[in-house]
Amino acid sequence: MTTIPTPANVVRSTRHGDVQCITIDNPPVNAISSAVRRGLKEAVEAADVDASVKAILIVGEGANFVAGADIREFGQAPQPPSLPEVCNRIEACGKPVIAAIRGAALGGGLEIALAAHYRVALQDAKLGLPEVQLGLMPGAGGTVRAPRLVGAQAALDLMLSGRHAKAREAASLGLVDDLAAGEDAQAAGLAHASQLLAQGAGVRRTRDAQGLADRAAAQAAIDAARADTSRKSRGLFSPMKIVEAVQTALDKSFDEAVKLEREAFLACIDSPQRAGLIHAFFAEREVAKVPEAKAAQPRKLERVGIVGGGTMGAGIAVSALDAGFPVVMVERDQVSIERGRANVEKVYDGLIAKGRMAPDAKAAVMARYTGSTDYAALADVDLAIEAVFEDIEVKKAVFKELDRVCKAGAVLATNTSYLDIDAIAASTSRPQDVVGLHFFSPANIMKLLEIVVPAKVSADVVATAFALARRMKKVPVRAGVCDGFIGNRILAAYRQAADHILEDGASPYEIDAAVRGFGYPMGPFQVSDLAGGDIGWATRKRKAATRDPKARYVEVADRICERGWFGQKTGRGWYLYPEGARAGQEDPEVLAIVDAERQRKGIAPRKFTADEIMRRYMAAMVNEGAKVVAEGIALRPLDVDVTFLYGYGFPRHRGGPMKYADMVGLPRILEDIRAFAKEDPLFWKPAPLLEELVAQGKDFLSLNQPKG
Ligand code: 3H9
Repeated sequence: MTTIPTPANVVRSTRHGDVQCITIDNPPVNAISSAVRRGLKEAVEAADVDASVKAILIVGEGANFVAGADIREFGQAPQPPSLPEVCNRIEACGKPVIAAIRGAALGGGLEIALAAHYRVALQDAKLGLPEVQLGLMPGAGGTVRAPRLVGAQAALDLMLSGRHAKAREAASLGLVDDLAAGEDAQAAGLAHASQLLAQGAGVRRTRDAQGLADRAAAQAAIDAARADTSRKSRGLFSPMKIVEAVQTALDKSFDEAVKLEREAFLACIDSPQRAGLIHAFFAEREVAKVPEAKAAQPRKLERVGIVGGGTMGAGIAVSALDAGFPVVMVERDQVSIERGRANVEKVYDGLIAKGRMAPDAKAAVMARYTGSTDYAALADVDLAIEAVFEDIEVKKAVFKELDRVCKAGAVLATNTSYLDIDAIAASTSRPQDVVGLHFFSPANIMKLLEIVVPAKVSADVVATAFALARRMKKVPVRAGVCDGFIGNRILAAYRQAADHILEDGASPYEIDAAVRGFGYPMGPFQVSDLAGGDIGWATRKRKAATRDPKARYVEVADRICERGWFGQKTGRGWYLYPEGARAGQEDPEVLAIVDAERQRKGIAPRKFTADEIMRRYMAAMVNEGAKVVAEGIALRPLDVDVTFLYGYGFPRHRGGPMKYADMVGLPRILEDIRAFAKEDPLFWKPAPLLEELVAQGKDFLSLNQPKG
């Protein structure tokens, strides 16, 4: 239970000469809770009616102005006063109101600042209307005031991208009037207020600003945004609401537009996309809260070594270089050293070509990079990451070398994506130092880092892995040891479900289309073509010996791989890629192979709707997810969600597979699994945890650690 602080705690009002300073003090980020709204409105009203007050200053305590509405309160019964009311009251003041902004002025925080009459920003300020990232739109006058202040085009850009504008840009856009040095928002605000009073400046309401005066320009910006949004926003609800709100701001009176904005905002609040996106927001912050990171301090991390300079090793090297580490790469011979360096340089050359890196910056980064054929070069690294061929014997041999050369206390990490890390750890004399760091390809771009925790690892090594993730700006998820950890284990289950659907009658193209229709950027067969069909083939061969002979096994992918059709890199796979084209074309020969396999097994193909495809796909994902949680491979359902959001392209607005299951309702998911089990009881075995939760009327959310 969180107690709502009283207004007296969260909003302070103090007198400084002629200026009344109202300070919002609601740690950690001064989010606007109902208590803040109440306190702010009361303080503003009191200052407005006090004849001895000549100007009102609004600041945030600490490092931020205000990070927006308190997201935790969404979905609860709204408490008066509403934020639009508070903002309107601020704007209506009969004396100048100044907002002095340090750090974040986001969402409702920026809307408070927009309702003030003047704005001054410190150098570290970041201003934005990021509501769209939470499935929302500005709901306290932002869609009406921002276009009046900075014009429709700039306002739409801020609201549709959700990006943060830094102080200098905010000033050039006209979002703030002035920039101030230092870190003291109150001092900067008081100085600005004195200046305004000395100049005899009066109230200046944003509702009267002229940013929409050029109607034709505003309409053109809205039309362009509307076209762009309908092309890009793939089923998202709030972006078009934002565009229409700006249209309303242009067409209607200020008061009418604010009223209509509120209605549209409340429709966004009610949308399941808002629930999914806000779950994602909190889940990605919760994942780093793991027992080891709480119990232990990370070890010192200054130098990083990498073994293996293939695509993966090079991507990890780039991540480490970008995080500021010196990196030494060990390879078996000179040719491989050159190839490793070339792989690293290729990444930076690509950035330079796209204008994302200054050409002369590359040399400075590469000065921190060395290659060696001698393991002794790793003697003084604090962390060695193995990224060699996915074969347990090869990996064990590497770890024997690491054990021999690395200094005491060095963290020894493997980038395996499936193999038994307990066994790898056991091949060293220091299993307490061995951890899994499962990067995703391309490692310098993909945000997910599965931190795999073997039985004997010490807590400070796990804490070090989480600290590394923070420095590399990755999203870390703690995983236990099993075949495939969290992500690839669950992937194996729903990929099989997709193969069953394929063999039973749907084409790979129908399955991919259904999965894209759900919100994924690509379907599973497209992903296989992108990653290379040979990778999955190697895994299937590795697992062949341990496969349950009674389990259904679909051989279509093997038939395709046997022809050397590995996807994009070979010009064909599930799709055809004529002359290296990236977008695949449907291939009648693949359909013939699928048909031949059906005939061989005596399967009469049937039709699948997109809905049935997705019910099966998701049921397999959720069922395996429940097993992964019950076995402790994932700490909580939210760890599964974050794994899929950041590593597997799961549509963010659905919150992750476990959140999706909660929103659909666990009884329905279980009912589906039981119905599918009638055809194939071995594959569709309901997870006991799922059955338990349904029996108790609970959801996965109940297993996520309570907040606050
Ligand atoms: C809105 O404003 C709607 C209005 O238009 C209309 C209303 C009518 N509420 O990210 P951090 C927590 S929608 C509640 O780790 P950083 C966060 O969970 C809102 N809690 O720090 C974390 O908690 P914990 C629009 C919030 O320094 C702690 O604060 N605003 C909120 O890396 C620290 O956060 C946004 O979308 C919140 N609004 O980054 C801004 N914000 O410690 C969302 C944060 O328990 N916030 N928390 O894990 C951010 O982008 C970043 O938090 C910020 C700081 C840049 C501010």
